[in-house]
Amino acid sequence: MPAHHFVSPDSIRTQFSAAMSRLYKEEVPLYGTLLELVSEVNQQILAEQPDVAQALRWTGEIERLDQERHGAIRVGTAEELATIARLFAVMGMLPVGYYDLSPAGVPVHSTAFRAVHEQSLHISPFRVFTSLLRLELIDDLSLRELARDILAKRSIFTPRVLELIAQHERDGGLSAADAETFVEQALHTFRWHPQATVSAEQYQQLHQQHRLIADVVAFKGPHINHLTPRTLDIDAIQAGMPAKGIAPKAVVEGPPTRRHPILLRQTSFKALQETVAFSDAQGSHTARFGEIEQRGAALTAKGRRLYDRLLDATRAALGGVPAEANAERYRTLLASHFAEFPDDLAQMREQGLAYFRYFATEKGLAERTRQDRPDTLQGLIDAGHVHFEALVYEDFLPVSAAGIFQSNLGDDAQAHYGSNANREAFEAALGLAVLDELALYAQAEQRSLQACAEALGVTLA
Ligand code: OOG
Ligand code: NI
Repeated sequence: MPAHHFVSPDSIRTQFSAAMSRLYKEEVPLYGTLLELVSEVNQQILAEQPDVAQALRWTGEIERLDQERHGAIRVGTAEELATIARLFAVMGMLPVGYYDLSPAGVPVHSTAFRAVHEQSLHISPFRVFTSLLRLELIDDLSLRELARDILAKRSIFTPRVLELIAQHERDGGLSAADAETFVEQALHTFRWHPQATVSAEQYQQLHQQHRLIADVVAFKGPHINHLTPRTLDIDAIQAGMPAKGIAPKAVVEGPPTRRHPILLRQTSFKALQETVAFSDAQGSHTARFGEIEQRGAALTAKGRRLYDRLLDATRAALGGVPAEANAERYRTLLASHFAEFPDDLAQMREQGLAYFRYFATEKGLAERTRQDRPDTLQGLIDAGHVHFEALVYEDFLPVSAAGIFQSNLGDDAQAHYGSNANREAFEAALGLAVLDELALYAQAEQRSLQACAEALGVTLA
């Protein structure tokens, strides 16, 4: 088939993200309630805060907001991870970043599959946080063997989706009809299966070692465990959840409330009890939960170091893990420590703390032939010829992810694996290197500078 008859990966991702949202709404009705709350709050912010709406119009995020969401899955073997990577590649999603969750007592390491170019992100920013179970961190050898044997027997992909992945790799794309089949078939990998693959006793054994191990090993596939919409005001969501009958976790993960949000703030609500059919008995399992996120500026390495330092200092001052009992104190400490992080875009730019997008303004375009027009970026900004907005953070945060895992797994699931980052092993399992998110932001910033310079007919470094 000629290449121009292929559907773009961006379009397949858009279809898949919408299909996933429909599926999850059916499986977890509370997700629908959450979408309503998020949509109400977003409408209100857009109506009441014209500066926020204006910034989102500059960057185009206003158009992607309603369909913006991320999901999370956990796979059991290297082979599953490698095939998931091939499946996501059909939709233009590449592995970005490496996250080691072992210091937080979660025996997984992870990456985020997502689109990497701003034009693709604009069409669909759908991302999937994908974790690989690390059986090597389980010290009970017989249990490790049991888990390995069970996982070796399952196949989490339909035969048809495997064919379509291979076809895509061979031909370089899929036709519209094949893309539709691909989406429908790929969805099977992510749905919830109420039939477990193990006996009630095996489930108990796995569960006793770690609830997460049971969640990965005892089922037919890596059910999507949450699907997270993006809000413009997570504090309003946190406050509004109880009235909708949803109990949020004690604290919002990530940076504090700011005029100019940075990175990622997240809250979640507890997993649902689901009925499960073990091979020999009925039982239940808590697999899935709800989560909401608010996204802000992507930070440079320097900005990220400052963020990490302030978060560490906050936690050290708290002297423990943020929970129900110390939630108020945690909020106060977080706000006071983060006073050191400038809450002003111009200052963040001057200090090199965040990545930005640059736009030629009407004024800049109108005056592009004037002799006395400035020719440096700062000069053009000062003269109102160039406007800038922060690049939105498209990734995740390991400390926050650990907090989300913990609140979902329950505090009794605290385990200790020490720090066991092993990016090489992860990449070997994946069959690919993960991309460096900072390099991606730097490239996007560079492209916007370039486009701006061309529009204005100047040279900007
Ligand atoms: C993933 C938890 C991490 C996030 O948004 O940080 C995550 C999981 O529970 O599998 O989704
Ligand atoms: Ni999440």
